[in-house]
Amino acid sequence: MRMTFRWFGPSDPITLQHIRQIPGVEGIVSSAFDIPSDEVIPAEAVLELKAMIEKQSMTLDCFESIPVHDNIKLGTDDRDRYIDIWLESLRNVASAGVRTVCYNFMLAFDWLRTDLSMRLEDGSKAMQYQDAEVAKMDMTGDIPAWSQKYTPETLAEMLKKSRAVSVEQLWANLEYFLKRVVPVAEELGVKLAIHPDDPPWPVLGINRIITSMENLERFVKLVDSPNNGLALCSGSLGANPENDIPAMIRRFGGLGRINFMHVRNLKHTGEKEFHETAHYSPCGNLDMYEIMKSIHDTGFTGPLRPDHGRDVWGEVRTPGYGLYDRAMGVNYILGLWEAITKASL
Ligand code: DNO
Repeated sequence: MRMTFRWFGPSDPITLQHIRQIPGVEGIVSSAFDIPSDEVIPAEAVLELKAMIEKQSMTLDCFESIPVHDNIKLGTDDRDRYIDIWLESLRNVASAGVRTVCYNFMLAFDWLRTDLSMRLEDGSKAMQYQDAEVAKMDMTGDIPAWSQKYTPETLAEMLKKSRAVSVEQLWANLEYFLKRVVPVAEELGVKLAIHPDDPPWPVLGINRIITSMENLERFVKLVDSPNNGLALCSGSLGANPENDIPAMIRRFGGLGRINFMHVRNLKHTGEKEFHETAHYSPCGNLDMYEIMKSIHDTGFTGPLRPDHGRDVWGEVRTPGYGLYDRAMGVNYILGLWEAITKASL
């Protein structure tokens, strides 16, 4: 595997110089964050990003994400126009030499938490999700990671349209998208990586499908190609205690269908309730040793990044994406990796 770190570009309070000082980080995961899903990501923007990163002796390993326009997920009549835009972005990203591209197929919004700064026992803060709280949330304005902002009117309309998409329609819309984009990815030598739905269950009556072992099996069969792979996120899938993450890694890594790894930990606190934790296994419910061991045993060579961290030492940060806790995550993950690698020699 290749250790990478997510960077939100020049406006990120964390700089490339900071990231470079975390031992073991070789690559950067980034994107053109200011370009909406109905516009093409220009090749120059990707080249500029790449040059900044290479100047700090790292490489641009993965584009996370090229956002998929909602009309593609809704399956509207004009979806081909948006798929064309997506493909044009893909070509531009590939032309800069980036070989891994992440995206998601969550309708209306990206990942969701009901509390961004829950205080843990040790005084650090972490993000929390409680299903019963979702309906009470104000989802207008700035929500972390969402590629769009909603007003009360646009939100109501989007919720209505999204709720009308059945599970089978959503699968069909995803299949339609994949049948157009995977052949191009193959031609360009780009590995696509779908991010699981976070949390992995319907939210506000909107269906979600990239959620379980069974559904991942269905996903990989939609288009059977190594370029049509997964961004296996331990925390997103792990929010459902029924999901056995090491088993998923062994299954899909074994098939050569994991193209990107997100590694983080969390604690289940009730039915459809959890909060995020430090990466260290005893802090949460996921066994990081088993996760890293399965990544190792399946011979994974793609990019891996520590995912969301807590807010520690008073750091002001993009929710989930501070420097300190993710840097601790990197070194814990690399410690496990070194031990597993040496023990297997
Ligand atoms: C959350 C991230 C997601 C991910 C997208 C991929 O922290 O893992 O926002 O980038 O879902 O499209």
